[in-house]
Amino acid sequence: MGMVTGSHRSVNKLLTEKLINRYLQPMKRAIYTGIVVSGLLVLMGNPLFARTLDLTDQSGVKEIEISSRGMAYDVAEIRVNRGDRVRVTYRNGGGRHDWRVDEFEGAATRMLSAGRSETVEFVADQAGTFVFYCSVPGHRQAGMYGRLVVKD
Ligand SMILES: [Cu+2]
Repeated sequence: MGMVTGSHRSVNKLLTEKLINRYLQPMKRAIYTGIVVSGLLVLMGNPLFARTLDLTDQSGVKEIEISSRGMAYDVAEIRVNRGDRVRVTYRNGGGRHDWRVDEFEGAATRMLSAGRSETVEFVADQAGTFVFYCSVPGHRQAGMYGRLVVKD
């Protein structure tokens, strides 16, 4: 009886070890990989690594050039004055993206394939802080957005 119980125990132990090796280790690896990858994504899309374009002191049409790499624009914030005519050229550095601000008419490029660019123009006719973003599902959530600040 003791022998049988003992062998059952070691069989159980072996099974447990096998299960740990088969499922737990890969799970741990997947979790670590997930942490590293999401960390990199946060860094790439982090507004701290992108520029702020303050054009509030300039006169005339406000010319802005924005590009993107992966799912991140190279501009985190644009500052203009209310009533400014704003001309944005978006150059798509890779993937399929657009650039848009919902609150302003004309502030939207078409969906651009890699390497393409488009210039759009709009009047910043309302003050406030707005979001410019890429409308491909999931991209805004992944960090492909920035702020448009219109000062009164
Ligand atoms: Cu996008």
